[in-house]
Amino acid sequence: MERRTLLRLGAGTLASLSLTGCKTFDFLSNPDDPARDVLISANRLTERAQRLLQGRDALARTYTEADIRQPMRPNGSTDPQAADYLALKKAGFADYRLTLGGAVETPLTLSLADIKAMPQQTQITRHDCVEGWSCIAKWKGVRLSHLLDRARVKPAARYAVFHCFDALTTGLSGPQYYYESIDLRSARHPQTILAWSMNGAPLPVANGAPLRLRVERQLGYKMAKYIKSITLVPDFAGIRGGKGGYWEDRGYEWYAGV
Ligand SMILES: Nc1nc2c(c(=O)[nH]1)N[C@H]1C(S)=C(S)[C@@H](COP(=O)(O)O)O[C@H]1N2
Ligand SMILES: [Mo]
Repeated sequence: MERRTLLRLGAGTLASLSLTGCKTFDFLSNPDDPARDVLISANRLTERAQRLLQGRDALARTYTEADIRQPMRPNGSTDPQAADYLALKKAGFADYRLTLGGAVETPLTLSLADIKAMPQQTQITRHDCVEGWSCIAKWKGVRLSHLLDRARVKPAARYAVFHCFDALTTGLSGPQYYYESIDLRSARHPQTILAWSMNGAPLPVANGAPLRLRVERQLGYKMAKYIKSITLVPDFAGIRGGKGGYWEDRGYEWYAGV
């Protein structure tokens, strides 16, 4: 009974976030606001709620062109300043190479042209940020599962880790580069793609050019922008803060189901 009440609270809180545009609730950006705690605790319930109500493999809702009412609001890093990134950007990402390695039989090195020559998938989906705003945009790219099949993932691999070009902060050990991780179940979800196009145009720098992750059943911070490399690993305890992502190392939940 208590759990049902909690689940209802979680669903209600999330329903109130189902905005059509990029409306911001400024109070949710304030870490001291108690309403934010309610939202965060609701998020903690969402993986279990998702399992109970739909199962983790269910598809995220998709929308029509008419639903794309707003530009995709950029958030977090919007203009990476790392020297390697700036050099690639200057050349229009012609020299960009995505590497996929770690626990795979065949490591991959792919240019954007290689990626665009693969089977493409387009989806119009809603992006929910933990801060309390949502956008709807059209994404196009290659399914991550296609790359995993090509690379032939070894049985020991359990997670895909995304290493990014951008650093949001600098710590004692130097720039704190953004990174994220998802398990293979999320990685192989039919809507999990590496997107190079947004709303019919090449991905803008502000939204993660040249390549960003879309993992549609989870919150915005899981969707790594500015992907530099992907590694398959048995666990992520030894990477950076050990919690599986830049924000996870700072207290966010690793599984961020929506
Ligand atoms: N590399 C990188 N990826 C990132 C971030 C970031 O700062 N750096 N911010 C995350 C957060 S919190 C959100 S909400 C989305 C924002 O994506 P957008 O800029 O396309 O709206 O990117 C996510 N991926
Ligand atoms: Mo976010």
